[in-house]
Amino acid sequence: MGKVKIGIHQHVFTSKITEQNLSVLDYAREIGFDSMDVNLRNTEFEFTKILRKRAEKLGLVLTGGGSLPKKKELISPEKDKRVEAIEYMKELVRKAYELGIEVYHGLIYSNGGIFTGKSPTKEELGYAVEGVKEVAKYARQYGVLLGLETANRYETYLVNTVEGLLKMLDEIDEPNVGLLLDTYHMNIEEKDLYKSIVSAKGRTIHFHVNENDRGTPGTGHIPWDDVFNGLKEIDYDKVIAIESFVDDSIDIASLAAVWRKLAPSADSIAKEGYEFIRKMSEKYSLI
Ligand SMILES: [Mn+2]
Repeated sequence: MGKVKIGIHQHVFTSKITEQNLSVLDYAREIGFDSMDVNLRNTEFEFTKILRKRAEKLGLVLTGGGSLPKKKELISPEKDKRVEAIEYMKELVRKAYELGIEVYHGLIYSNGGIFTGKSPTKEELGYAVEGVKEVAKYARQYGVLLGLETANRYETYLVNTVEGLLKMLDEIDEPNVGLLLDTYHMNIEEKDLYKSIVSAKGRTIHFHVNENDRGTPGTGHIPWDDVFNGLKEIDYDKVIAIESFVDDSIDIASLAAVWRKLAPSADSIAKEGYEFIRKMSEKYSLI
């Protein structure tokens, strides 16, 4: 069996990594993290070289998050808007490539926060499949994989379940597209976390560990034994990344609907979260 990597999302520390706070990478590595999720949207092209260099020096594997913002409407009835969203994702693919990132993930089959007040239509689902397929073909030339993230009903109405995303994956039918499962979203939408994780065997390329309130993993009521038992069952050997939001930037707060402090500090999430995920990974022989 392979060995999982324990990662942390940059959002635990900051919404934007700059030269001034680049030391968050060193800090994460010091705690023991093997990997960091970078916000591709907030990373400038000009900064990719510096960021990559520091990560490589530290031996920190970078992965890239880049959910579609409200204005990039991949499933809009207007073709111009759909094209704009596709072009935007291609840009993020190029950024991922510049950063040496293999997995680009997020809510990338629809954009968060837009609702029609109706269930998804056939056309909208078709636009999502068509759009991701085009980006996937493009990403393949760069050796980048796309991870479609589970997202709950308050963030999108298009698809909310692992079952729905697996169906979408089949329709996209590209080898470099997989799933990002996130315990926070799954806790809202899935009846059984273990069964859902097992159902995505061989198709999960990234994993977010989030507590039910998006605070420190291990401090709430996510059934962690079910989660890790599922990961063991599917021989998961990729990144398990802690995602939480301490930073109060408007960009993140409004997308994830975080309006209060979820933990005493970024440090406590990082350190206590790491210890907990490491302990669980050891318990289920993932490390
Ligand atoms: Mn997530």
